[in-house]
Amino acid sequence: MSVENSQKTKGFPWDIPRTRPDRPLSRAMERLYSNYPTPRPEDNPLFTSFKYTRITGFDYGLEDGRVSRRDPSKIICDNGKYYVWYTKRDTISPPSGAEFCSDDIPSTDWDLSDIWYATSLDGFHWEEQGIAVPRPNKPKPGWRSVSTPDILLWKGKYYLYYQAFEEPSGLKGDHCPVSVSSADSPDGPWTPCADAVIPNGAPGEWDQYSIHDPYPIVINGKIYVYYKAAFGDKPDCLVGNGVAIADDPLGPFVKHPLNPVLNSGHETTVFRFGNGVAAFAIRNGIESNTIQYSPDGINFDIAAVTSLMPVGAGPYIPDVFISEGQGKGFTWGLAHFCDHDKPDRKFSFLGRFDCDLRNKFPRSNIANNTEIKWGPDAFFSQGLSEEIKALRAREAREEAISKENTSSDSVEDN
Ligand code: AAL
Repeated sequence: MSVENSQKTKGFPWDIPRTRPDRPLSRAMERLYSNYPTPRPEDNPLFTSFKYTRITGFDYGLEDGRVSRRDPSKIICDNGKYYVWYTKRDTISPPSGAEFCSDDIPSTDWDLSDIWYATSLDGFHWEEQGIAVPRPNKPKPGWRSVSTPDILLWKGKYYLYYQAFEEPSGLKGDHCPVSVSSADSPDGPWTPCADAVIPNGAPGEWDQYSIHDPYPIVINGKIYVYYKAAFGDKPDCLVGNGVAIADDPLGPFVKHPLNPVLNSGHETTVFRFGNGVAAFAIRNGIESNTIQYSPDGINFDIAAVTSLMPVGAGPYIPDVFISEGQGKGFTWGLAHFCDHDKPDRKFSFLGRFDCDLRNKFPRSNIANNTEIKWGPDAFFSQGLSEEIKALRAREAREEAISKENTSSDSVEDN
């Protein structure tokens, strides 16, 4: 046997080879070399874990569900400070569901909301500055609620894109178009300048009812607004993310013919990375908990699988509005958190996440941590309902009895 062939028939090497070894590989090992930037998580610039810190400066009253802050925008650094915009609800009661909502009682956590902003010097302590975009008067889109903003800086002007509700969310679904307001400074004043700037899809198309989480970035001199819509109005199961591209912030936006470009991910977080574009797929869908990469912002592949990803992540991406050159990635941002065990006083609050998605080495140990050590409470908080528990117990008893009968039958047969 030649030396080369004897190498191929030896067991797989103890230390993982950095490049594909010249030998037959199982599908899983083949994938390690062909699907991912590198086989080791610690060398993969798109692998990261996430750390979380509570932030200070925001007042949630009695934390009884009447005040909520959620869906932070990307963070920008301007005038020597960091800026974030977000959905703020300050209502007479917590959300009651579409059935019981009124002009004053919100249906969902993001109903009857306005867009507010806050600034920070260090990213940990924030100061709320006030309202940026209020609900316009009826019947203008957004009269019922404006939510889920994101920011674009383009040719010296600032643009906020946001969901503009014309009915309580949850009435028919979570249906809304996207509006835009612009300003000469991040402190405003903001002037509404376009409604339904990204048109809904034609009847029967995946984005026929909603354009959610509009998220503008600049790629090669064009504005790419990523957005999400839920397949069949089931946002808890499967959502798609698409992109609409324009030369001007007010459009016309042309949807990419390959939309949706991501098959999972409830909120949009997209960033130029290296020569291409990376995206978070968070929460819903078969590929949730992945970080994906595309050479062109359109054709994404899974680059890393991770866990405990930030919900509604709004990162601080230093080079986000620089459209060319290597995308450098980011290390922190804000996300929102919600205590789902308290449905009668549901509200969301903002917190900080840290990660290591810098496109450079050496990386911090946040980038090496492939295992989060969950305590037992995290597992048992995901309990079975009493109904399923009873059903599973009955199935097990019936299975045991039928096995016993089968084995006594076969003993008798012998
Ligand atoms: C969010 C976002 C959109 C939805 C709702 C508020 O996290 O996906 O903004 O409409 O939930």
